Amino acid sequence: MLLVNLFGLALIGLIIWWFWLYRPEQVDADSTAITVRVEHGVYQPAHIHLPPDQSSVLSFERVDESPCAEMVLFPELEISESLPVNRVKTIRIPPLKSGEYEFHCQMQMYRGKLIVSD
Ligand SMILES: [Cu+2]
Repeated sequence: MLLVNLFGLALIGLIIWWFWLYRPEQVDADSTAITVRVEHGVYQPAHIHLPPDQSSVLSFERVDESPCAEMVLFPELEISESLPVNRVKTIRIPPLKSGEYEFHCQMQMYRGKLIVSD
């Protein structure tokens, strides 16, 4: 009985850690042609700097076979694309005003951000 409770507590701890505390290492990128690797539960780079008012192309390279990684969504840009495994999918990003635009998988476990500034 005690063992079951301990296991339950450990599980709750793990869930809290994963959803609220765990922040994968963030990598910055500066360019307008960027390859983003989708692997081990993270986008790499996860923070992408883009110049304002200029379109750019992101190449997503999904290595992770987990179904969680299948989609990438840019909610503010109304972009959602599926990512094939072990192939490169290019996504055209329209010219954007300065600001921050998040992107993530459908369950928001993979998370990244476009940072648009001069
Ligand atoms: Cu997901």
